[in-house]
Amino acid sequence: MFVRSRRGWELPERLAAPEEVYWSRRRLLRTAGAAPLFFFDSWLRGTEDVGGGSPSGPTPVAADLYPAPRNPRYTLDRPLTDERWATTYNNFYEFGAHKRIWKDAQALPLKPWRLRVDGLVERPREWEVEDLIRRLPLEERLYRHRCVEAWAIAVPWTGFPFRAFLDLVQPLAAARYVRMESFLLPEVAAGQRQSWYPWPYVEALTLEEAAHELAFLATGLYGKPLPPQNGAPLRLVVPWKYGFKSVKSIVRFTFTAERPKTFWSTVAGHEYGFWANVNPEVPHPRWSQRFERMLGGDDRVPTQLFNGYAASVAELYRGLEDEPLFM
Ligand SMILES: Nc1nc2c(c(=O)[nH]1)N[C@H]1C(S)=C(S)[C@@H](COP(=O)(O)O)O[C@H]1N2
Ligand SMILES: [Mo]
Repeated sequence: MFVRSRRGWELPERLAAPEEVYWSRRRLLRTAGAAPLFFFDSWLRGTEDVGGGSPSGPTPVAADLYPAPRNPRYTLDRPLTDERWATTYNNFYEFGAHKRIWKDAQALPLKPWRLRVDGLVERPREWEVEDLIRRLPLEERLYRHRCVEAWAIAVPWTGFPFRAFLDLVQPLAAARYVRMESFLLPEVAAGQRQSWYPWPYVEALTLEEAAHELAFLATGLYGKPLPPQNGAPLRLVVPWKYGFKSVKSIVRFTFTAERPKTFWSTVAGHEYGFWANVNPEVPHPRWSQRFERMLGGDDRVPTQLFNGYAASVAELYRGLEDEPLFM
């Protein structure tokens, strides 16, 4: 995420490349001096970080439920991203404002994981997340994922439709939004000790969006329980929106009448809005959104309206044309 920051080592706007690899490369060049070029290549590809020396992670939640049957309705027009890439190149600001958080994220404790459901809902209550997961029918879906920074992946999520969760908790008629909050554990997550961010991470959807058949609550990835770096034990997946909407490691769902304030709109509201629907024609204030880079290869592919899901989601936004739907 390119957020304007007070720290001097970050890029001036005029140099902003569409993703953070560029920052890392600069930082590395500055510190590593005359190291041979092939080293930079393998470093940028992430190979140095994969394989040996992996820290052991937390015990996964409900591992016996995987793999779940694939729902054939959700297919892709592109190859799946290599699992190593999707699980070692991540945005998870709780663990740092860079992509190499996967090792640090192994410290996230997953048991117990209390999940609170409150606000305008028929049945406010608290769950142990494993009990909720065991109660809902898991399925696998192949989805695209498009980060606002212009990188993309295509992955098999396991989880359940958001709709099934709504049916279980029953929002009241007055509820118009669902607010989702991530954990707050600064002793575990170093990024949360950086006080300039408005922790915890919060995202929100309208209830119409949450009830849409594509809105998904993921518990697994590549036929296994979600690794912590991808948002274990439970994360949102809304594939027609920029990736920052898909909040990881949720601890609380609150149903509200008013539109909740979200993490990124608080940090930089002129760049990251509430709707954040993917649109190649609407540039980010500091870079174009016309193309995206598929992780794990050199493929640069054209970005599609609503990330390729327009036929199914465009109707959600009819009558809302005056809203900033694409930022
Ligand atoms: N709690 C939390 N959720 C988050 C983020 C984050 O920093 N914290 N980053 C978001 C962004 S910008 C993206 S692109 C996706 C990345 O998901 P992935 O690492 O599984 O690919 O998670 C989103 N969910
Ligand atoms: Mo993102």
